[in-house]
Amino acid sequence: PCDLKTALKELIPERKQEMLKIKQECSDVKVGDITVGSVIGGMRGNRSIFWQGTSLDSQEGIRFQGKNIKECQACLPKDPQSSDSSDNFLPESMLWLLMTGKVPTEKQASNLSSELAYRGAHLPDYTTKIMENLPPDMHPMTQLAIGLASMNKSSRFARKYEQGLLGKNDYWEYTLDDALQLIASLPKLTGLIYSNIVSNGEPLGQYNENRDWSYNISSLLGMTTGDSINRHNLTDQQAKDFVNLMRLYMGIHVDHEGGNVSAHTTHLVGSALGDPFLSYSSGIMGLAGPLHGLAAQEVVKFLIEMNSELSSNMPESEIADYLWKLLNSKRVVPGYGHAVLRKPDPRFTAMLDFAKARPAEFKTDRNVALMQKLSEIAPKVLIKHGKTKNPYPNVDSASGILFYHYGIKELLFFTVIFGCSRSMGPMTQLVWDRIYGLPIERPKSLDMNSLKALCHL
Ligand code: FAM
Repeated sequence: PCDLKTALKELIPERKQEMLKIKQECSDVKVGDITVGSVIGGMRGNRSIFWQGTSLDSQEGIRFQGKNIKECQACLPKDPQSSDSSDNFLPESMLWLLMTGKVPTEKQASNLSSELAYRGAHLPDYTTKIMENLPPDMHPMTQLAIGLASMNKSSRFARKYEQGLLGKNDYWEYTLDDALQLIASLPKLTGLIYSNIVSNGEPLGQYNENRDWSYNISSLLGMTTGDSINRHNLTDQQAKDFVNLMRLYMGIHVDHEGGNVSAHTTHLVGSALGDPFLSYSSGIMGLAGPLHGLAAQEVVKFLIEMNSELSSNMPESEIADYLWKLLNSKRVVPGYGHAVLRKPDPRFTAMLDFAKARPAEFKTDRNVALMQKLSEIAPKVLIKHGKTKNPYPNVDSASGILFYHYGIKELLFFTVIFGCSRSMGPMTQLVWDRIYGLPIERPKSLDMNSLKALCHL
């Protein structure tokens, strides 16, 4: 089948059967022990969320339906309009992989890309009006969450549910419909937010129904040469590279298994049968936290500030001293550490490789040079410091500074770009939650008396 809904329909009976078997025969199988440390320690190590699209290995990093980033780069279809073999795969291909567990054919990927481009051409009028009237200095993530929440009015799932017209077996189809509509709407929502911030709401580019999702995002940010105002006078090559950076970024930030704040929040809100718009609007609010998605912005600020204090050749000793000063003042090194991962994040490596493959473009960019140097020096300092369980660069170490290089300098806006990509994993899971008929989430909490009793205190 060439369309996603039909492909899913074919998969559902077998997958539901598998889940039913597990439920009926294995519900008592133990997953692990929950410790008091986990209860008061952010539920670390507590394996208690079902998440089917991705899983995070503490050593190897993220796997998308079992495939690591390099494998995805080798097999996922690219933009059919491009003849350049170094182009990155389309995030739409990744969405197909996440949803079905199968690598799409070129036709399947380009069909999904066209479906999203078609669906995304028109936002509801009330959403556009709301977005146009938000104060330009309102946090971009608040703007995004408001835009997404407003689209709950157009949710087909919510409408049918309210009318009492949905049987449990139909939930997934309407959820899928809303999920695709949500993902498709992100380029325009993002464009509205960015033009609200930088150009008094004047559009920066055109939406093109014949182009892919990342191209349209780039165009609406004013970063293409053909159909945008090309805010930063990029050359054709730079604009092409920017679209590819966008595809790369969007393709590898889609999901990071289920326990991170944005994914878990979407799943939790969705478990109360909130529609995809309400669920992901909540996820976006989670992504806005400084220990989660906002870190990319923190990294850029940090690199620029550090650069202003370093000598021109950036000696290692000066960088190390700067880091020690930071740590001694009880601040964290942004872009380093991770709750689960214990190695350099392969998403960081993929972004770094993007810069390394374009030495002429980046050779005069001191921030990018510092980002690269820091990835060798900061781990040594953090290991000596001895607190951080993972002293290596995480995903946010590189992404922001590359966007900054091409001219996206509004730091608070970076997390909106993250939010576009991150929609794909949690939306996939929401569809499967409905297919499997998973119940509302309701873990048990413990009060202080129970905790003390457990600890014999
Ligand atoms: N710099 C300095 N200290 C750090 C550190 C860092 N980059 N990362 C962790 N630590 C400290 C941490 O504050 C904690 O100290 P206390 O015991 O005094 O509270 C100790 O090391 C143990 O923490 P951990 O177990 O290694 O990390 P956590 O699982 O608690 O937290 C992070 C994980 C990501 C929140 C943490 O490493 C951090 O704050 N990093 C900097 C911010 C950042 O880059 N966030 C982006 C995360 C990214 F993956 C994303 O979600 N977008």
